[in-house]
Amino acid sequence: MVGDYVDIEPNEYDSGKYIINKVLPRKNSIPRPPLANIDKLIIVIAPKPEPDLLLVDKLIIYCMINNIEPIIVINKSDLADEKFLESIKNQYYFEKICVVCAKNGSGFDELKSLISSSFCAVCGQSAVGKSSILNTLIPNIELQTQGLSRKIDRGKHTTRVNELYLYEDLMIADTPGFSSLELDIDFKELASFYPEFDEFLGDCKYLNCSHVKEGKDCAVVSEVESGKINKDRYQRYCDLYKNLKEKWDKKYD
Ligand SMILES: Nc1nc2c(ncn2[C@@H]2O[C@H](COP(=O)(O)OP(=O)(O)O)[C@@H](O)[C@H]2O)c(=O)[nH]1
Ligand SMILES: [Mg+2]
Ligand SMILES: [Zn+2]
Repeated sequence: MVGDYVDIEPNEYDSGKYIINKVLPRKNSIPRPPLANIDKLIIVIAPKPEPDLLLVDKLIIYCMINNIEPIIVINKSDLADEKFLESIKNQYYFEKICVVCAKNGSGFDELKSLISSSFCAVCGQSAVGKSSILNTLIPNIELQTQGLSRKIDRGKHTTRVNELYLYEDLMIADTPGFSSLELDIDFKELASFYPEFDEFLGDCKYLNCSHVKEGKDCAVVSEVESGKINKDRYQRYCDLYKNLKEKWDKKYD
């Protein structure tokens, strides 16, 4: 897989070539796109197109499951107002957030320092500026951005294999098709993936509280009402919980 560390030796029958003896143990691996040993996932959002924050929530959970550090990159800062930036920072205060503009290059020194010497993958909705960010980070790759026709762009994506870009101390995989995600987790575990719930989880009246019902019995609901837990994140938690539970019920009915 792209990202594997391997044991190699020179091929005595074919000079200049090597034989892989062994694939070394993986820290993690993901199937789509197939990548191994990812250290950091760069989750790109932008003020336009309107962010799919449920996707961001799911990607963060995916990172937690797979031992990957997420970094939220807000691109198109030239189009972002204070309110937008504040809202994202409030919702994801527990993650690293970096604000950049691929159009004018601002914020890239900080982004580089966050990702240098780590194996990274870039993901996010279509048109948030993933290719533009890679073009800014890695000289001479000249990926197509969406100035060109959508159809051509998509055609390219499907035929292209996973690519790994190396430049100075950057190692970045382009990840076509990582713009939607089905989580395969038990709905009963979902709350454990919300760091902002952690300090309240022991305070619900009932041991197996799902934290999705209104009422005074749930400490999470109380903290949403008091404003300590972000309301939008909480609402998406409820949606995701119901979605996972439905899937579970279908599977075991
Ligand atoms: N205003 C503005 N537009 C940007 C910025 N970065 C990318 N874009 C534009 O957003 C569109 C989508 O960018 P692209 O890199 O193709 O997005 P991708 O689909 O995520 O790879 C293109 O028209 C880019 O020119 C930015 O920082 N500011
Ligand atoms: Mg692209
Ligand atoms: Zn509760």
